Amino acid sequence: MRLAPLALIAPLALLVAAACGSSTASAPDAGATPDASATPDASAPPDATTPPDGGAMSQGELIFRRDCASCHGFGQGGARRGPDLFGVTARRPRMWLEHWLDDPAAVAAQNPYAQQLVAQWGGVVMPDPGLDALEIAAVIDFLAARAAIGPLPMTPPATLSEADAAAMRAVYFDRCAGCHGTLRAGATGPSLAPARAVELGTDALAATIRHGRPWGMPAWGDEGILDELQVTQLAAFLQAPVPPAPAWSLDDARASWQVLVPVDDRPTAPAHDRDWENFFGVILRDAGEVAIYDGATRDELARIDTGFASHILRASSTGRYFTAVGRDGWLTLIDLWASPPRAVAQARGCYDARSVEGSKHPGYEDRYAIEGCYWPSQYVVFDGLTLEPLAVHDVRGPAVGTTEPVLDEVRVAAIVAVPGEPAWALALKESGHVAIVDYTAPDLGVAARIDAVRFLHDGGLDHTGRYFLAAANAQHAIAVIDLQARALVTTIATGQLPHPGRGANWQDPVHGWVNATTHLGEPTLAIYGADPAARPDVAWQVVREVPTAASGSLFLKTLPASPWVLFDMALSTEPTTARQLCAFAKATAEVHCFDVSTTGPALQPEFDRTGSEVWVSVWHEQGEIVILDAVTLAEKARITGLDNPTGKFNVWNTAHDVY
Ligand code: DHE
Repeated sequence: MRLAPLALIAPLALLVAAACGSSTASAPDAGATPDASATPDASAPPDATTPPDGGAMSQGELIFRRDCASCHGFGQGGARRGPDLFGVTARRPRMWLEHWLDDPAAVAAQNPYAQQLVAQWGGVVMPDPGLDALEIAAVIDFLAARAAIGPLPMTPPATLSEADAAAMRAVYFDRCAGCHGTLRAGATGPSLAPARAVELGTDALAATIRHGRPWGMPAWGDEGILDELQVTQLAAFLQAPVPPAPAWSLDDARASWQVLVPVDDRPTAPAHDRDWENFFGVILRDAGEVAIYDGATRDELARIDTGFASHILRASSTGRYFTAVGRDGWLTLIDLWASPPRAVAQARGCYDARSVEGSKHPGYEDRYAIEGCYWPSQYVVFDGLTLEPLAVHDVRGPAVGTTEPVLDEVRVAAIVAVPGEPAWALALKESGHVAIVDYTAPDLGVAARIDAVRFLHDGGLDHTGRYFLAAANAQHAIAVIDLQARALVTTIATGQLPHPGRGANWQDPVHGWVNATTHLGEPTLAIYGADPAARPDVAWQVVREVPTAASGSLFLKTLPASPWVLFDMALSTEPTTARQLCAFAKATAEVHCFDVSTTGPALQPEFDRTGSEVWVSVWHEQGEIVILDAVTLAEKARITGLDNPTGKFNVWNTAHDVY
């Protein structure tokens, strides 16, 4: 199957709302197609005597199960993303079906029936299945022949040995849990709870794992990350009960804790004459390492082991230390005054984590660090200089606006140090709260829970530091939290799956101070007013909706003085656009995109301290950092031979929340 053409990505994203976190019960079934006949009730158990074994299956059935079943059922019932195809060959002329399967976008552009169908399915044009004429004929022959027999039996899940189940548990944890949740209740990605997984069935699950989705679900099979056996085993694992997930206590965290260089043995002044506030830490995700670069000379100064699938770095308040967080929950404290920079302490606060931040309030500089866990549902406070674990607090509770029941899984997503207060603000994903943690009393637990909106993910501060702007990406909105008033101000509907990273703050020539996000699910840069004091007329309203080249954008960045807002399209399903970076001109509101890579996606622009350069990752096993002039955007240099570089963090900008 070919990947979805670019033009289809935006409309396809409209289905995400139905898919994310809900049962998709509102999706219409086959009977709702314009001239549909009734779909038979196929609640009968799968016919295990006709399993899809290659020899007995026609080519058309093979294609249907392998590719089409991701979105379409055939009389089995249950909510799907596309219409049920039982009886479709009676409803539509063969020639229409041939054209549709050959080029859905072209048919949708001119055929009124196709347009009606697309409108009925939430504006979604089916992705081009990439079939040749013979394959199209085989699929239509199969659909016609099978309709005469009855609903298509679901493929039974593969039988998993204990070892297979353990292996799939690890695959799920590594690849799926980040979006779908450890307990599979869904958040950024849809629920994969066993009841829903059984309803979808093996074919639908395997086809989705194999081919992915255009708005962020990776094509694990097509990309060669999972082989065909793993794809079918993972589909079976999802249909089985969720295995219990273990706890990680303060004692566990303390047992993991290691001080590699005691505080007294560390330098009392920088042991080198480099501009350490302009160092970059680069995550080498798959190597589980962080590389430290001198931002002025581009010299690589150190490589440091930082745990499985390292995720991000945050600079301590003074900038002297970086703390790395791995997806395995390990924190690594890196001393940038050492020559060369080195790890000075490590500790593990959880099994699975994505966020870390330091204490920044005057009097508390570098004193504490906090880790936000994905599993278990907790945060951990550490001593900032030694990483000694000091306190573990469970964040589970009911979702916003409800009192019961307490959610089994509440993940800690983005964390910001609250300006002007000795506190952190934590985005609680599943419950939809922003938790305020007072670090003058780490033992006391959450000081306040601000009701926001469910499925909070990433975000950052506005230009004053008073507001925390957090993406509720499955709700297609940015939540505006007033950290002083400790209250939700509003939510801004920006588009499908906003993903701002930390966001970007600048002065728009017409609308004053603004903040912005790009989107995973649609090709739009949404810019909203962010100055309620001076510009209440446009505060928290979208003031510009700028079309971009593709959806799949992960990060945007600017500096106040930069003429540009730069953003990637790293998860675009179109490889050529994924390799580009785009620049929004603040003065003219025009966007232009340009190539930065010939291999992997271009990811996460990051400015240097002086604002004269921008560093961009080429996310590939033979990856690179491409260094651009921050004004002309001309390429200045490349650092090559890096294993999957992802996030880059400039000390000054990260320590001072400049974005
Ligand atoms: Fe991230 C930030 C979670 C996948 C690179 N990512 C964040 C934050 C969260 C998060 C909660 C905000 C942290 C903060 O500010 O305190 N990321 C998740 C996921 O749950 C998700 C979607 C799936 C998963 O299983 O992890 C995910 N992230 C990715 C990637 O695939 C990326 C591109 C590369 C990688 O690490 O595998 C990636 N995430 C990043 C980066 C940031 C980030 C570079 C920080 C951006 C910044 O400029 O500050």
